[in-house]
Amino acid sequence: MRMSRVLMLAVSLTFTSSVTVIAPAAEQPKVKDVSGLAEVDLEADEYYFEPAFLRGTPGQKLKLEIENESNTLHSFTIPEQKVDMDIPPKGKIVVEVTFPQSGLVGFFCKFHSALGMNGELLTGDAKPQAVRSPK
Ligand SMILES: [Cu+2]
Repeated sequence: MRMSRVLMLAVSLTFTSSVTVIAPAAEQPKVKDVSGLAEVDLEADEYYFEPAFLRGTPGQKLKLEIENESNTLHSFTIPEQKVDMDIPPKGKIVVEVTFPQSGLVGFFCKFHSALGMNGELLTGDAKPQAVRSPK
């Protein structure tokens, strides 16, 4: 009798702690570490970039090879860096971006930003932010 009560307690504790561990991880967007890389592949589709969050070092220059997997015209746009390139359906572009000295800079598709087609270049330990509206 006493043994089974102890067992029940152990089971419920295990369950509670595993739930606690899993929940915060699911809320965090996935960030790809590209520190030290010169080039990385991105996918553009309806309606997202993958990966959408890239982590680099201050001032790092990175070539993005972006492939449009969809039949829809997308763009890759960073107003602060005067980058605004269309990505034709099933097409591919190469664009060079620069990580900020600190914090983050956002990029987006100018046609589908409102649908969540956004991403961020994060420097150092900057945390992903809720995506800003481009206007
Ligand atoms: Cu788009």
